[in-house]
Amino acid sequence: MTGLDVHQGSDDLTEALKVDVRSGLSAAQKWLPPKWFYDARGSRLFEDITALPEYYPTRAEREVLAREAGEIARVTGASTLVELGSGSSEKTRLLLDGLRAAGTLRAFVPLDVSESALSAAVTAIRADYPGLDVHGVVGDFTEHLGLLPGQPPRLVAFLGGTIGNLLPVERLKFLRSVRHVLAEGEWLLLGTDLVKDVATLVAAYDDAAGVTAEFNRNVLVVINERLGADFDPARFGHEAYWDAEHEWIEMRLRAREAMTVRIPGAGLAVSFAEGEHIRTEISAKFRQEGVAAELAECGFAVEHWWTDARQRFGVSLART
Ligand code: AVJ
Repeated sequence: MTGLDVHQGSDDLTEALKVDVRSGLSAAQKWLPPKWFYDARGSRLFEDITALPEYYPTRAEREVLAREAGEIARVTGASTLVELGSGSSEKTRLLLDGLRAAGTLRAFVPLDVSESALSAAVTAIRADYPGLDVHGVVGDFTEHLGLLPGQPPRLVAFLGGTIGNLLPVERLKFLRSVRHVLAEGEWLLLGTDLVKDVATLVAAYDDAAGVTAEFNRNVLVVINERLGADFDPARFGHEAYWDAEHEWIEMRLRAREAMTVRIPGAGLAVSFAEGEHIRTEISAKFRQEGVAAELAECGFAVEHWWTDARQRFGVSLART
């Protein structure tokens, strides 16, 4: 028993997927929210992505956390580390080690949509950090923030650049909601991938080994499994497109031919024209000034800004 708090059980998940599939796949520009990549298989594929030569964000962020974990612990004196979208919690160990060495750490609260990834992480962290109170929460970080346990001063970590998956308006709403669950003097550690040359960005989302393509198509597998749909993932091509105006990478699944897909669990039949695409993810890239302005607008004061040596990835430490 890992004793996770499940705010989104299997029935809720199916219901939420149904709602998203209905609205996303009946829109003129078809789209699906990226959180549906992350069933057990998708979470494993994402872990594989983080080890690819082209996918630099994980390594760049790890470089920053390895260098600054001690400083983050010293500045925040956090007794609870809350991690949103924690996945495998692999980089989090750097923070846990820093906080433990500083002697302030009492509890770790990882929150993730993937129950499989979360329960594996909780089990591993409990084994490696005896005496630490580990409280896993299965949920969506845009919905289940009010339920976060833990004693102040808390440090909320939102790493990996996952904030880039939100549209600008959703981003502000999310940052405000984090601000509102925190008391004065608590902390947010935010990881943001940075704008850089297009070739590097596109390669990170369209790797030579095709792992990201598999990850992208996994959303169709999830819809098949949960809603009894008959998507043939092989009939969709993977694309990573750099939107220079919005400064985000868009992942797309492009229909190789015209087809109609039945989705009984959503009471839907969806037609695709040849070449029509579904937008499956945006991954926004940031600039230091933009991150600072958004944080300030949402009630945070940025106290530190760090990047890796090659300035590919930014980490902000902000106080409420
Ligand atoms: C886990 C959301 C940070 O946007 O870079 C990786 C997901 N998508 N490759 C990202 C992802 C395609 C990733 N995040």
